[in-house]
Amino acid sequence: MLRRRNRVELPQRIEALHSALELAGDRLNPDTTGPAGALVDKARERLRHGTTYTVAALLGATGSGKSSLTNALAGTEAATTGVRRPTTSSTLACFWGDDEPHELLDWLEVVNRYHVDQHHTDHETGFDPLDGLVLLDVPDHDSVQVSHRLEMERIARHVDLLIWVTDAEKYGDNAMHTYLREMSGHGAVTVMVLNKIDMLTDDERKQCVTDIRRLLAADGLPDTPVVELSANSGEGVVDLRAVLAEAVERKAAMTDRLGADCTAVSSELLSEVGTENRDVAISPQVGQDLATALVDASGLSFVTDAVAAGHRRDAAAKVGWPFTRWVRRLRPHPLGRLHLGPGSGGRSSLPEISGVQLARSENAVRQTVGTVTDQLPEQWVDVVREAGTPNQAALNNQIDNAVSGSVRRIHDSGSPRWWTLVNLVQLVLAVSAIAGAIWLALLAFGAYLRLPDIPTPEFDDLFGPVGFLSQVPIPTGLLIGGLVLGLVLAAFSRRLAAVGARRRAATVRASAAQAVQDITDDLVIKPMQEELNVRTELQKLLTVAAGDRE
Ligand SMILES: Nc1nc2c(ncn2[C@@H]2O[C@H](COP(=O)(O)OP(=O)(O)OP(=O)(O)O)[C@@H](O)[C@H]2O)c(=O)[nH]1
Ligand SMILES: [Mg+2]
Repeated sequence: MLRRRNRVELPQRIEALHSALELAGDRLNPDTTGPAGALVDKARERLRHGTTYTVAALLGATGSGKSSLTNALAGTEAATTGVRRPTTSSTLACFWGDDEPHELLDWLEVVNRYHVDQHHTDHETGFDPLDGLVLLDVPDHDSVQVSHRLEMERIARHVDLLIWVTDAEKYGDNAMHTYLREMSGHGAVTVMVLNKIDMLTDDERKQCVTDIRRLLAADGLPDTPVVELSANSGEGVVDLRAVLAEAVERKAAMTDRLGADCTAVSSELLSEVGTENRDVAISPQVGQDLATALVDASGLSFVTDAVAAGHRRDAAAKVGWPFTRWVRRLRPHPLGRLHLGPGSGGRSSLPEISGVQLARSENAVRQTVGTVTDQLPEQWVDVVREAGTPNQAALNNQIDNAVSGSVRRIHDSGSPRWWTLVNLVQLVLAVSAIAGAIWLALLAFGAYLRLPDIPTPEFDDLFGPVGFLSQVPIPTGLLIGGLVLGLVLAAFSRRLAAVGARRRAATVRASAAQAVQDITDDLVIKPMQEELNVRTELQKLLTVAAGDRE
């Protein structure tokens, strides 16, 4: 596991965390993103100071011997020790090396600095194995001085190595174990020191170490080394020196520490984002189902019925039997009632969408959101739900406009061409019928006045022998033919117009349905998919930040 984690370099992990925080914006809990942002700042800064120096801090309860141990390690009395508790109130930095790490210590905000003379220079190598160490003697965390605790916590956040100093009386200290538990991911950079062993018998010492190991394991730090020593007598100090020397030589404490920090915050963020169900894509079926439900709820069938009825009515008025056309005009236009009729212009509105229909459309959206968010962690359910729940009024408004737009388009496409031709024929037939009627009326009037018969031409006089029509007088033919043919043509046209009406209704339904589908995609599906994509991206970034390859 560790080897896998180490495969992603720390700077890359920190930048992945940074990108994740930028992408997440306010989608995640500020209690988690706040510390994560602070970590990014801290890590960038610490990385900038490089690995020339390894910073170790002595942490622990007041009187545990931190200052005494500092002096023992540095071979000096730089740190004040004492019986008055608490003794240390501001952090002291002892550094081993040629140059003072100004910038690093400035960043750590440590004012008291002590340059350790290289007492322990190795005769063979010619340098002190602690060369490159900054050791911080830190105020306690358990005295009445709150400022001490704050300073200790601040330092503990910034250093590379955490060395907890305790003694036989204090190793069970609750406060210390709370800190240890909180930083249980930092096992690789934590050391436990049992001080004052000069005051213990061998048995007591063994007992203490066993107890400490048990407590550390319970805190989640089973592998943390326990160093037994006496700052006063100097016994065992060499063991701690060896631990520090190794850390200084490996130069890995800084990256281990920051890596542990990064893993901790990234894992917490990842638990909010959820690791399950990566790359969630909303199936096209979900969008189609919602569009269908919204079309049904929009009352589109009223509109398409009205489109068909309107077309039949217009046809009747244009190509119907001329003698009864006017009756049609007396009735209101079906589309007019929906404010969609010819000449209505401006915004149109569907039949007042009833409360039930509104509820149906709201419900359809809610169900769709539910389907999509079903498998998501709670935090992300809210994010996706918010994205996929449009303002219902705006949604209905857009659907309404889409429907009326489809009606207007079909209306603007004009009447079928055959109407003009049939209308012309109908007018000719009507005129013929009227002419025949007048002719016959004149003949009847002549007969009434006993005028000599005016010869009435028959069809064969005009066209030669024309079958059964040959003997029919032309005025009679005009009247009867005009009326009968007009009625037959009207009946035929009505049939044809009914087919056209159905086709127009279908066209309106199809184009409105497509428009509603587009609106659904824009207002509901795409915004949700975008949030799901953000989540997928966060999962990737946070996995990298946590130290794993994607
Ligand atoms: N017997 C014994 N006493 C020790 C040892 N180390 C420290 N002491 C004593 O413990 C007391 C406290 O030591 P300090 O080094 O001041 O402790 P500290 O942890 O720095 O305390 P604060 O600065 O108050 O947090 C002093 O009286 C030391 O002499 C040790 O190894 N053995
Ligand atoms: Mg002290």
